[in-house]
Amino acid sequence: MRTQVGIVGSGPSGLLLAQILAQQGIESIIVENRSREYVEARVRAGVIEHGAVDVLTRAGVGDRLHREGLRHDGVHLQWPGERRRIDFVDACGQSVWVYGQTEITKDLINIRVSDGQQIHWEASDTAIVGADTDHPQITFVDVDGKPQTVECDYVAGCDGFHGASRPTIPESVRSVAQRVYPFAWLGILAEVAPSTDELIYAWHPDGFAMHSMRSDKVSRLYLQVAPDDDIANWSDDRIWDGLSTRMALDGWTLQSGPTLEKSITPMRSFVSSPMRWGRLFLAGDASHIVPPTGAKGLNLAIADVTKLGAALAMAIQQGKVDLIDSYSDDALRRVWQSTHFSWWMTSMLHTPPSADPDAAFLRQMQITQLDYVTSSTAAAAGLAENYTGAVLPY
Ligand code: RFL
Ligand code: PHB
Repeated sequence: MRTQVGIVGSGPSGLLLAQILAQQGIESIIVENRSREYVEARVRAGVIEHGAVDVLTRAGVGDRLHREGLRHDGVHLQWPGERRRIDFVDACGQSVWVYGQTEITKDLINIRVSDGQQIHWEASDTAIVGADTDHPQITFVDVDGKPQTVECDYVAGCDGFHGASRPTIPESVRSVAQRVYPFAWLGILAEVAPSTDELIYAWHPDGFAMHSMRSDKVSRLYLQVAPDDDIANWSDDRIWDGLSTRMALDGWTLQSGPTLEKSITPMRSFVSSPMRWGRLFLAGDASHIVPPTGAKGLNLAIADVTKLGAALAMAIQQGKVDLIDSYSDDALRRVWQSTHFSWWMTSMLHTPPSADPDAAFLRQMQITQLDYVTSSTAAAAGLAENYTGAVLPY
C-alpha cells in the first residue's frame, strides 16, 4: 500500500488529522490496533474549548456537537460551606462545550468511513520504519494475520500514550519531563439527570470530587482515590456516598442513579519533546499527557492536529517545509501552557495524602487559593482564559 500520510491510531488525533487532510485533497491510511466497536465505546473526556469547537466545525464534524452539545458559560468551584461560580464569558468572553469524546470519535469515524477512508482496525505489531529517511513505512499485521506495509511520504504518530510511535524516536533525541501524582480519579458514567447546570469542582478533606455531565439524562462524576486503589473496593453505594459527602452544600442534593461505567485512571503530567523526528510527527497523547483536572487532554490533541494538518498540507502541496519545521515548537508552546494549567488545577483541588508532612499547610494554601481565584476578577480571568483555551489561538 502507498499513501501520502500514514496515520497510526484512530483516536481523536488520528481521525481528525485524516479529516483535515481529506478536506484538502490529501490521502491518508489509518492503522489502529483496536476494533471500531471498542474505539467507539471508550468513555473519556467531555469538555471542549471554544477554539476546538471552531476547529471541529470547520472540519465538517460540528453538526451534532452544535445540536446536542451543552454550552457552558461558567463553572462552580467548591470547598466545605462554599460554592462559587466563575463566569467565563464575563471573565474572558469565551465559553466551553460539554460533548463527549465518545461522540466526537463516532462523528469522525462516520464521516471518514462514508468518505472511503482506509482504516485498518485490529492491526497488531505496528512499527514505523525509516522515519529518518525520505521513505518512511508503517508495517503491521492485519486482522486476518497478513503482514502489511504502508509506504508513506509522512507518518503521524497519533497512537496515544502506550503507542508504538514515541518509542520509535531514539532516546538520545528525546527528552521527557514528567510528574506522577499521588492520587487517581475514579470516574463513573451514570444514568441520572445532572444535579447541576454547570460543572462542580469540589475540594474536600476526604479528597476531590467532580460533577460533570453528558446530556440531560446522563451524568459523569469523579472522585479522588489512592493511585493503587482497586475499583472492586468501590460499590455503587460507596461511590455515591463519597460524592454526596464531598459535594455537600446546604439546600442542594446530589441525585444518584444506575452506573453505566466505572473505572480508575492514574494521573500524570508527561511531555516528550521534540514532537518530530525526521518524517515522523507525534500528536496528542502519543507525545503528552495531562491530569484531567484542567480538561485539556482532548483539546491539546485537537490543537496539535490542527497545526499538523496545515503543516503537512503546505509541505505536500506547495513543497514548503516552514510549518513542518516549526510544528514541534509551535505545538509545544500550547502543550506547556496546558500542562501548567492542569498541574495548577490539580494542585489546588486534590487533598494531599495525610502522610505528607506538609499536609496541613498545603490544605490551607489550597483553600486560600480557591478563595482568591473566586473573589478576584483578575485571578478568575486567569482561570477562565486557561479553561476555555482563550490564551493561545488554534
Ligand atoms: P487516544 O485517544 O489514546 O487514541 C490513540 C489511538 O491509538 C490506538 N493505538 C494504536 N494503534 C495502532 N498501533 C498501536 N501500537 C497503537 N497503540 C495505541 C489506540 O487504540 C487509540 O485508538 O489518543 P489521542 O487521539 O491523542 O486523544 C487524546 C485523548 O484521548 C486524551 O487526551 C483524553 O481522553 C485524556 N483524557 C481526558 N481528557 C480530558 O480532557 N478530560 C477527561 O475527562 C479525560 N478523561 C482521558 C480521560 C484519558 C483516559 N485514558 C487515556 C486512559 C480518561 C481516560 C480513562
Ligand atoms: C468530563 O466531563 O469527563 C470531564 C470534565 C471536566 C474535566 C474532566 C473530565 O476536568
